[in-house]
Amino acid sequence: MTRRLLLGCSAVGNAFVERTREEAGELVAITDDAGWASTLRDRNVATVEADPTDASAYPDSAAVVFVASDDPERNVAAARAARRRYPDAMIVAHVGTDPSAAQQSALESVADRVVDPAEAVASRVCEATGADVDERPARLLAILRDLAGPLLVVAHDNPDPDALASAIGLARIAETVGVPADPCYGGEIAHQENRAMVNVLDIRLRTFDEIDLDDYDGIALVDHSRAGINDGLPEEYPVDIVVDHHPPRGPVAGSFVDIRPAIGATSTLIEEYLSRLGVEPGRELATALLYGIRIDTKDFTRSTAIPDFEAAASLSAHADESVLKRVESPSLSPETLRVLAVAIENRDVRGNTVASGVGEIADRDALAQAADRLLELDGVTVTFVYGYADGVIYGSARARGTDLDVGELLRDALDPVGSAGGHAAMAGAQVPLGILEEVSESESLADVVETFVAERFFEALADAPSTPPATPPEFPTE
Ligand SMILES: [Mn+2]
Repeated sequence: MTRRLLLGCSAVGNAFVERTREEAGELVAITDDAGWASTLRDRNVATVEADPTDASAYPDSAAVVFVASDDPERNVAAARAARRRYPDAMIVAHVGTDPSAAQQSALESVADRVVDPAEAVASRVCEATGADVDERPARLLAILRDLAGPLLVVAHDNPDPDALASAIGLARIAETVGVPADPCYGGEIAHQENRAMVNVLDIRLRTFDEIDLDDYDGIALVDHSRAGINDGLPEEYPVDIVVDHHPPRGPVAGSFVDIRPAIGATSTLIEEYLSRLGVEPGRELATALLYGIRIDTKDFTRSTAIPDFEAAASLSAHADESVLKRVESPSLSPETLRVLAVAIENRDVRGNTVASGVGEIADRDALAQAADRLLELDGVTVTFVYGYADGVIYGSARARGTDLDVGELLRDALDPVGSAGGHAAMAGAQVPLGILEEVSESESLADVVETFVAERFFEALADAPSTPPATPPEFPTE
């Protein structure tokens, strides 16, 4: 059975033969041009010298017919004859040279596909010269190359997986052009899954508190767009690069601003830059970006655009599914369980508030998890769990269903002696142990810490205003 039939020949038909000669299935050509017939025979193509518009020369069957002479009128006639002879065949027709509108539409009505080489060449030329191409990747690189020093990539406070992945992704892009870059975030990495992502993938980000802005020549914001709003930068601090998918609620400054609210995740935009710039993401980054997209789009069920699917598809080739599973259902470490048990045992409940000192800890992360879990206690709306490690007291606070702003609360309670950060629903604090370490033999360090911290915490709580400041958060944080 003949699979492919070439009706008429031309440079286009010849190129078709050249491209498809390796393919399985018989190819038969019918042409009354003696020159082309001998060329085709030289290539071992079964060639019949006959009028390609005359069906009596056609083989019994054909699955695909390519109509390929340069004469538009003959192409129309050949396509019609082929359609009558092979009603079920796929017919592809070359328009020929300078077809009239009537010939073009006659071909379109009978063939399954009409190819116009002039049109195809024109669009390839546009592509090659960049007339039709996204200029953003090249502009981003130009901005990065202009920096005289390191770049600080700032994720928003209490970052979600999308912000974390985008920050490390943009830092990777900067490093490919020789610009050292530090991804950083403020506040706390709140959900257990998010902390698992950072731990399992061994993602290294700096915390905003340890940053000296003078060390950097450039600032980039990811997953948010305005300095000082939902990050630790001073308001209106000069910004070089913004990559975000949230509609901004005010003027956005920056030499390079890419904000696409139709897109489901900033990670999608970062993946697009990586692939346009030919930067391999590597296993950790690919997994983090894929997780960022999945969380922000709620597994492609919320505000998902086609580029989100495309980015996810190309990331999955590099991402580690088993890591994602571990991130999504993180197991509790023995230390976390121990801290949780101590937090429950030592809880100091006053009204709707629970505070608990857990003594020395091996893992700061356990405090945040314990603060999360204590919030599940019936009637509890504010939790605060604290402990110490390596000469520093760490505390983690949570609030739910209350007007109280725990970020403010911790700042009031501990800022004078340490530092606190966070927002209304979650916050963290650090206080150097300092003089507290000079403990008399009769009391334990844990007791001294407990008295010191609990006193300040409950004092600030008693003084706390019952209504939060009127400004809503710039971005929804989960
Ligand atoms: Mn996002």
